Amino acid sequence: MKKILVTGSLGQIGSELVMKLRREYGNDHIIASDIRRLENEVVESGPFEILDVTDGSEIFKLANKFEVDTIIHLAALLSASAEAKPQMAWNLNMGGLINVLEAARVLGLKVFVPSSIGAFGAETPKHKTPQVTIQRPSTMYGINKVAGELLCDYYFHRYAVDARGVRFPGLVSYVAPPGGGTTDYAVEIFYEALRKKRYTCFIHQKTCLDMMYMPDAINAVIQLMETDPEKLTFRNSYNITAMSVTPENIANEIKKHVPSFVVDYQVDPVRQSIADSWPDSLDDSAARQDWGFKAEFGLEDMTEDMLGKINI
Ligand code: AKB
Repeated sequence: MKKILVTGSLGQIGSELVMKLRREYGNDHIIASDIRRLENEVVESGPFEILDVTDGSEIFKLANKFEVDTIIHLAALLSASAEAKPQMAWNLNMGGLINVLEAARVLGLKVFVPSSIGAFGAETPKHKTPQVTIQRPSTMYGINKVAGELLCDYYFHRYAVDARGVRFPGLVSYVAPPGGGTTDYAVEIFYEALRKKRYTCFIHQKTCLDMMYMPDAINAVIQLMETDPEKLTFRNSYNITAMSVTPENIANEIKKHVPSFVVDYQVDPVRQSIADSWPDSLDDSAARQDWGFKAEFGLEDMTEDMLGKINI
């Protein structure tokens, strides 16, 4: 990887991924882009461009201007926002992706495309969800993710585009907040534990979902992108996970550090039904075998690190 264009750079993943890539490959080698500009280190530490991924010609322009060899495509609407605005989600999530894949096809670029546990649905086996299984999601976000996975597979087989991806679980981080996701509670709970010692969770206390701490997610992207293409069995997306936890598990772990922390539950029916349609735990053995994926952080280490790093 020498020159990388990152879309959606100011989001939860992009804010940390861009900085790590710049440390590894040099500031000028990572072209950050987003639909908006913020005053922060992503914008200030290297090239930054305004980019609306629904405009394919803009992607071509930037890829040519900076002579990139890779696109890491993060710009997308998350699950709860996509349920609120399904047509907009389709336009952004699918329109953006096909534009990126077209640029990759014509210019011969490598592409990273994130999928999600949202690509599964109520008929998918819930425990140790296999790499290859039933994918019939009931949400617009899930439909976008499955279609996106298939599109990556198509561009790989039909046009030899070097497309790669992972199915991210809920991501926990302290640099940039997630926005509009079903798993946002797993981030908010840490902030509220420190700010107010109290949190009202919108997901039921016993709902179990896969989660991952951001440093593991960032390492996974870089490791996958650096893997010899011959080793990759799957071009749609790899299951990856670090822990399988309920809101109650997270709250109990936080209480070890903040004993007066109190959590109550007011379930939001829309986000709860999305969460209920997702797996309890993923089987990530294909990622381990093919490219050596291994998460470093479990619930204990993640909780300690989050509480130590959050600035309130
Ligand atoms: C969301 O909740 O929408 C995302 C995801 C699991 O894809 N965090």
